Amino acid sequence: MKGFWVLLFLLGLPSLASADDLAPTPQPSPEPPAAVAPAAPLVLPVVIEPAAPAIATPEPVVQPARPAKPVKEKPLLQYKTGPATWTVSGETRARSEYRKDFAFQPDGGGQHAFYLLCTRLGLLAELPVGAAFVEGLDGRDLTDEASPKRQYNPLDLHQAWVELRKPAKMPVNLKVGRQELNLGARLLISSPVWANYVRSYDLVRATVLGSRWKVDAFGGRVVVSDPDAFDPWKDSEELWGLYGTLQATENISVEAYFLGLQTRTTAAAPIKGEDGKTGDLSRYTPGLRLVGSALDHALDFEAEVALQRGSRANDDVSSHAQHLSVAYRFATPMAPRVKVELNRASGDSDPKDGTSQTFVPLYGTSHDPYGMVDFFRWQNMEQAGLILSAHPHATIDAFVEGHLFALADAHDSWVDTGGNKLRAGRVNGGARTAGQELDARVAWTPSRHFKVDVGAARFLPGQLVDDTQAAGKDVGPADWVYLQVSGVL
Ligand SMILES: [Ca+2]
Ligand SMILES: [Ca+2]
Repeated sequence: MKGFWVLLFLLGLPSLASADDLAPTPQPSPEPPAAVAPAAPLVLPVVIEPAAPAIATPEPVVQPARPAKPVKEKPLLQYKTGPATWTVSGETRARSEYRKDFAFQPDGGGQHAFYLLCTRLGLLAELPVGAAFVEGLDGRDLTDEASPKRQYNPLDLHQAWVELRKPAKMPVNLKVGRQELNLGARLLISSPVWANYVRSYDLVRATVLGSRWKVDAFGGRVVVSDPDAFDPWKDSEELWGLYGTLQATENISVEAYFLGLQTRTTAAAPIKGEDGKTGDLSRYTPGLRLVGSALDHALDFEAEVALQRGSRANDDVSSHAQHLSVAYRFATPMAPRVKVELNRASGDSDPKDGTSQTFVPLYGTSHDPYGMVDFFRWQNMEQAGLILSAHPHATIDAFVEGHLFALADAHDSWVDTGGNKLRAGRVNGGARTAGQELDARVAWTPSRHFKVDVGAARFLPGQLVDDTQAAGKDVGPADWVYLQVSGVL
């Protein structure tokens, strides 16, 4: 299998070298308004999730300063009966957001305030042979006048799975049912927890465990949020993949993956090629990720590269994306940390050449990476970010970030985190500079059971926005402020 990946990479290298791709046609992509949760440390020893955590604990993407003094508190509701351990998990989270001039629409987007509430309640049963978990999630929009409601999906089944751990002493875990899935840096497969809709998947998943490696194999379908009925799986699509992690040295792990997505064109969601004809989509995404640390964990680094091949209606798919970040934490009071990150994902440079060069980030997360305002995801983009963080108190993490954004190709559309087209591709190309973003965020976590998170961001539109704005309309900066309070069992 490793040879297969290597071969795929070699096949893809020419297109990496000549990154001068062509042509627009944003992919109707599978992402709902995504988002994320905080983060944890970056360098993972081969993550051999022993038991699936009850509450979603996403793997790291953006890294905070050294995690606040790890508050090791037991779950409040945990009971033992014979060999079984029962844990009740729960979280309720309220968030208020204020947005101004957000959408770059001709009228400027106006001002909006809204109030979201997300509650989840679960029961985990653990036995020596495995575990079972069931969890409900309730997403509400408490804004009076909002119609339709945002991120609204009253109590529904979020997770329901059974896991066998090393049956018959084989080095494999088997997990079947509705479950969250976060792979690697979560740039391609994730269950982001920022939005009220937390993505889950109906999957069969096997994890083969070695001493310094593991391989995940999974197949199934993503779950679709339906505010009026039981959340179904997306029956026009299959998702599968292999994800291998090797702990190469004590401080460096290497990951290799191959993800497959097959989507059938339907009347409700037609997949249209560059020739205007509809057809099915087969998108294959091989990738490599390197993550590690040095200098006694003061220096962190991460690199990821992914290619996409396949077919989309009558078009060939040929796209690629890269991620690189380096961070250094100073061993001084407040543990200040400086991080530089670069992201790129190809766009299409010719809407009529029969090749789709738009990289599509599958079910990746977009709120943590690429700035908080969520005007970008890993698709037709170039981004450079500088992230400063510090740890002024054992319970406080503070961040200040600056990001520069451009489209990879101005012939292709600008697509935001949720897959919405902010600007269509332009036949003659033009300015690629989309804007700059400044973010500030403070998280206070006095206990495992209580957290307050407050943030503000400003996005300053660039030349691309000026050039594509309706005549006579000036577009000012977009502002965003939020306050979030969470209580966890
Ligand atoms: Ca094209
Ligand atoms: Ca529902």
